[in-house]
Amino acid sequence: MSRVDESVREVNFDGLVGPTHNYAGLAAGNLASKRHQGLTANPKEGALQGLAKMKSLMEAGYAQGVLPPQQRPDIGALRELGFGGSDRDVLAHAADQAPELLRAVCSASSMWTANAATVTPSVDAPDRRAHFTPANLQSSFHRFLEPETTGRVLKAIFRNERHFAHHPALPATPAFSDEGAANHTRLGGEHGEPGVHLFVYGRRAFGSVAGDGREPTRYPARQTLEASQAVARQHGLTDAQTVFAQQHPDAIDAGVFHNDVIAVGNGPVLLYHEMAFLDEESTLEALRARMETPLIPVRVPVEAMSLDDAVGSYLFNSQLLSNPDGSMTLVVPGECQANETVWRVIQDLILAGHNPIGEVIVKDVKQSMQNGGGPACLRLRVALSSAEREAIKARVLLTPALHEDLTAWVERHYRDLLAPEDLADPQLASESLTALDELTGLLEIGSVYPFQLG
Ligand code: SUG
Repeated sequence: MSRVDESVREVNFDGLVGPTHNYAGLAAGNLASKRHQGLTANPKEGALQGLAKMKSLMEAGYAQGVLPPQQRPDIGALRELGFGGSDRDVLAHAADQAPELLRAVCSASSMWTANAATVTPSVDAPDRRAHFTPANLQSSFHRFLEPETTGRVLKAIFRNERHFAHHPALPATPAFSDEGAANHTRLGGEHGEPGVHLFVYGRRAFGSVAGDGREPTRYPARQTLEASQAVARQHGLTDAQTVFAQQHPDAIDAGVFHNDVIAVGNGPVLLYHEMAFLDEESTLEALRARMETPLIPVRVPVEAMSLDDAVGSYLFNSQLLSNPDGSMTLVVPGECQANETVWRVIQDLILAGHNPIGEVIVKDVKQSMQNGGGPACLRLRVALSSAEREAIKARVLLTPALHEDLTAWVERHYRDLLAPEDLADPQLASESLTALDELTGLLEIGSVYPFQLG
C-alpha cells in the first residue's frame, strides 16, 4: 500500500524579477539570451508580469509562493576580482575595464527559480523531511553568484529542522555541474503519493561513454550525470525511486539548454518532444517500471513540431498544474499562441488527446522570455503537507494582500527602462539595496543579503 498524504499541495515558488533585470547575452546555448543582448530592459514591467502570473494562478486556486531576488550589482564579486576603492569606484572601473563582468554581476537571473535548487518532498525521503540542494550553477559566472544567497533564502523560509533538510550545493566544478529542478521531474500519482524522480543530464564527467557516447558539440551540456546522482544521494533516494536519462545532444545543440525547455511532467503525465531524450524508449520503460500509477506520455513528434518551434515558443516550458477534479491545466507563454504550428499542436494534439490536460492558460512573461525564461523557469515546485506549510513563518505564500504589497513595492522602486550603460550608475545600486532591504521586511524573512549581514 502506498502512503498518501491528502494534505499535500504543490506550491509554486516564483522568483521575483529583480530591479537590475537586463539583457546581457550571458547565457551559453540559450538562443533568446543571445538574440536579445543589448536590448533596453523594463525591470518594472518584468516584475509586474511575474506578479500578474502569480496572482492569476493564486486566484484560480493554485498554491503560490514567492522567492526574493538577489543583491545586484554584486559589488563583492567585483572586489574579489580585484576591483577596489569605494563602491562607486568599483562600478566605474569595472564598466571601464571589463564591462562584461559588470553585466554579469548585475544579472537578475535568480528570477528563474527552477534553477535555484532541487527539491525532494518529504513523502519520498527516508527521514520524512523535505530536502533542498541549491544548484551550484557553475556553468556560467553570472549564475554561479546565486547559490550562496539561494541557500540562505531557502534556510530562512524552510527553517524548521523537523520538517526540512538543507544540503550544501555540490562542488562548483564541471564534474558536478548542477542546474537544479530544471533538469528534475517528479512523476507519480497525486502530489501526496510517493513519486519517481526523473533526472536528465547532458553529459557524463567520469567513466568512458555516455549513452552511445554522444555529447553536444555546439553548446555546453550544463548538467552532469554525476551531479544528478549526487543530489539523489544527498536526498536519500533509492534506485527504485530514480531514473537518470541523457538529454538528446541534438536538442542541446538546437538551444535546449535545460530539460524543462523540452519536457514537463506532473503527476502521471509526461509532456515531451520526441527529441527530448537520447534513448526515449528506455527512459519511458524505466519510468513505467518504477511508477505505481501508470505513466501517461504525451509525445509531440518532430513532424508535428520542429525543435526550432519548440525552442522558439517554449511550449514545453509551460507549467502543468493539477486540478481537484483530476484534470490538468497547461500555463503557456504568449509566444505559443503567436506561433500557428505550436497553437495547433496545443489544440489538436494536447487538448484533444487522451490525457488529463483539459485547459490552456496563456501568460505574458515577455521580459523574462527574452532572456530564455518561460513560465516554468520562473517557478520552483515544492510539494508540502499542511504541517510543512504551517512551519513556514516567512510571509512568502501569496495572498491578495501580499500581492498588493509587492506590486506597490515594485511600483515604488523599479525603473521602467534599463539600458546596458545604466548598469554602472551608482544610483541603480543604491536604489536596488533600498528596495531589497524593504522587501525582506515585507516578506518577514530576516536578513539574507550580504549587505544586511555586514
Ligand atoms: O540560465 N538566462 C537563463 C535562463 C534560465 C531559464 N531557466 C530554465 N530553463 N529553467 C539561463 O540561461 C540570461 C541572462 C542574460 O543574458 O542577461 C540567462 O541567464
